[in-house]
Amino acid sequence: MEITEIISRFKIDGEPSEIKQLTAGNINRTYRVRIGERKYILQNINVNVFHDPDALMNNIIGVCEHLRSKLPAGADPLRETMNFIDARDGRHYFVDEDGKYWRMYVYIDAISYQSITKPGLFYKAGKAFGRFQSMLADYPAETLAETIPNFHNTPSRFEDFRKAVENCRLPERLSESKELIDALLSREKLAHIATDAIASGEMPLRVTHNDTKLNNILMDKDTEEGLCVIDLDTVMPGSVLYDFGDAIRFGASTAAEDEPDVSKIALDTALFDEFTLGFLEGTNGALNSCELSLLPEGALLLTYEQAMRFLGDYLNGDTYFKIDYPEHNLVRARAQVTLLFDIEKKLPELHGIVEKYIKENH
Ligand code: GN1
Ligand code: MG
Repeated sequence: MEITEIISRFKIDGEPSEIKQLTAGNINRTYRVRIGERKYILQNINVNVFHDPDALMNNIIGVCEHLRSKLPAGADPLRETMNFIDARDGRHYFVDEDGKYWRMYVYIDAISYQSITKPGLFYKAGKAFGRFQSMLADYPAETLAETIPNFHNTPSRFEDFRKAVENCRLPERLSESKELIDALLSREKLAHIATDAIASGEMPLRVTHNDTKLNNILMDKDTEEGLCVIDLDTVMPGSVLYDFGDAIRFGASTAAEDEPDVSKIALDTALFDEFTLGFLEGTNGALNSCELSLLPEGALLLTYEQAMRFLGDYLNGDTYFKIDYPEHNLVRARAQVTLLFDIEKKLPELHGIVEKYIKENH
């Protein structure tokens, strides 16, 4: 179906004067659309990844309403929360004749960053994700559907990875990945950090974002304050380690998550420091001592998990992540493993940073 036809199925008057495909995101296809004075985002929900788009949209609408109710006086709800447009049939999405699911929301004129380009920016990112977490602290988590079952269940990710290795039908890919595979399989113990703490009752389940890449925060163009956290498809009950850890994995690395030159990849401890400060301010005393003491392990865990996900996808024949070239998932996995090694090395230093801020607050 033509894009213009799809757009016409949403409750917006007027004809689009500009449609532009945006390239960010590894999962969904996204367009920016101008209609009259206003811009919108039109997004094709990837149903191979999100099997229940109806439940997914109900999650998001509920979470957005809750966030809106928490905005301080004077905040602009059109910029500080996502505003979805219903389809003409009253649903939160439109299904086209090919069975594709589409949603639309009001475009927010702001910046999102792929990497940290100046001091202070990652502090603001930490604050935005921390605040997101605390604004949802009283959200009824039991009403949230699990949009991707076991999304950050690392032991289950480890099993998936092991199976991808075992069942791989691409011998060349298997042999060129051998070193990475060995590094990942030998670290099975890591996979249990969060799930064990949750099972013991020491680590609470919270409503978490679960995809806290830097580029999922829209920031004000002038002040660079975090305006709105986007990409809410994976908001589900989870551990704070997932949100903290994934943000560090992506944002505190000295290189992109798919950097081919591994000599450029390390964990920037100054960025870790900034983010930690912002995150602790944003969560505003809500984290318990178990959560605080394991924050650095969160970074380790999520980097480990992401390495297994990228490499597993490579061994499975690239069925999940969008790729730009055939070796893309291998390059991504190698980058993540490089970062993982560096985080392992710096773990004591990272604990020192977290402890410094805990002491300052007591
Ligand atoms: C995907 O769609 P995007 O780019 O925000 C993925 C994340 C990964 C990330 C790696 C639903 O996120 O879990 O960490 O790629 N989202 C899903 O770049 O799998
Ligand atoms: Mg995203």
